[in-house]
Amino acid sequence: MPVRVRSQAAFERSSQLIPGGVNSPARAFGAVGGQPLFIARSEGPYLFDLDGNRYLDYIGSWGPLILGHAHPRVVAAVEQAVRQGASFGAPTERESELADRIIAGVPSIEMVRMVSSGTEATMSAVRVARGYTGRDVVVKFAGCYHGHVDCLLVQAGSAATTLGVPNSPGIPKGCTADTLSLPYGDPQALADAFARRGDEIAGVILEPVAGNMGLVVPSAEFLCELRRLTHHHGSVLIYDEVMTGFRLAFGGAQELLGQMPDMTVLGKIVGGGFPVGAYGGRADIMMKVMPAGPVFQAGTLSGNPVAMAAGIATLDELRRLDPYAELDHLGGSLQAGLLALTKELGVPAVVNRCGSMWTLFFTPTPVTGYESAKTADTARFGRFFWAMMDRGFYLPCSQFEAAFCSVLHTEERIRETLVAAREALKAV
Ligand code: HOZ
Repeated sequence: MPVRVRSQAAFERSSQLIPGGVNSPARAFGAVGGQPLFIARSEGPYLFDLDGNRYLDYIGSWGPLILGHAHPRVVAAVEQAVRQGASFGAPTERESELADRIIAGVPSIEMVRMVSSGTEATMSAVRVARGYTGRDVVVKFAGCYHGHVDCLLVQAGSAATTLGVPNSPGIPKGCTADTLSLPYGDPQALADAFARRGDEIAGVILEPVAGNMGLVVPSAEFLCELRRLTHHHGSVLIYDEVMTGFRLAFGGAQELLGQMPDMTVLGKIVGGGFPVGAYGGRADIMMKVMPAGPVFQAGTLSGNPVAMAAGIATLDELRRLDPYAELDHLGGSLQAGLLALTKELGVPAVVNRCGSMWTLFFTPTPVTGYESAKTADTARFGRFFWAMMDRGFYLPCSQFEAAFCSVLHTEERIRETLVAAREALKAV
């Protein structure tokens, strides 16, 4: 059993100073019991905690670190940028360099605006959709999470579900009065909603492959119906690709699935581990954004030069490596291995996966949406989590999150993971 005394002391201290001891609830270990590890440093696919324990990292900062930690080219780009100045509050060429790469890579994006987080990006995209259409209603799906935007914290996944508050207090009724939450992946519910309120719907926002209720891949029928209905009713279709952008393919889920939204929200990988979000889409929609158009949106640190440098270096390395087939292969090995183990050991479980994103759900029920995700045995998940942690494997601390492989999760490391998973599954 690894010693974790320094992490424990650090958590005791932070709990006196920061609510719950963490700066984002997804990091607290509330749902799995125990206390979070405090991280001292990282290297390639590994994290090292304050006590010097090493973990193979299957979170990668919740998605951004597809190249692994402290990638030398990203580090060099950041070092060079920060020497030139951390922030200017004025335009730099780096913003266009990153915008160029995003527009070239993501099929549906013709223009893009940089912000500093995924939350800011989804909030802004919804505002632009409303400003563009002159309508108020926004449709979201149960179990999807789009950051902590007031109007979208309705049946929200991720930590909101993990910690039992899918609808947060502190949000006035008025903020969610124009939010319609529908079951994820259900084409009939969608058709009914559009039949009732189609001409009021400004936009529909969704994770085209969901990662925030654990990993769930919707049917092609659902995505096609969504595109057809939004097009027919003049509503803006917004893909939240904060997790899936540059992850499932260079052009994200939309490239993989062959679907074109009107707007796309990005974050995580696009900032190479630095605080970056972005939203983009059709030029006629994006030209509504101030100062080109009337929809206000702003930010002191938007397009921050150091963060832009990290994003550019990350995307360039992904272009050079083109790792997506290999990532899919590694994800496939892990999925097949975990499924075989659960079968052999008689553990009721399903393993959902898309490319390098995956979730092991402790339920016999196929997981196709929020309700089926919630059938999972979260107590058993907690025991599995700790059994893996004690063997040096760092998984998301919630059943309702996706895990991520990086380009450094080699076949050998997947094999080591499966050896540990066999013992962990026996123990739970
Ligand atoms: N979007 C992340 C989980 N799905 C949240 C990470 C965090 O809040 O720290």
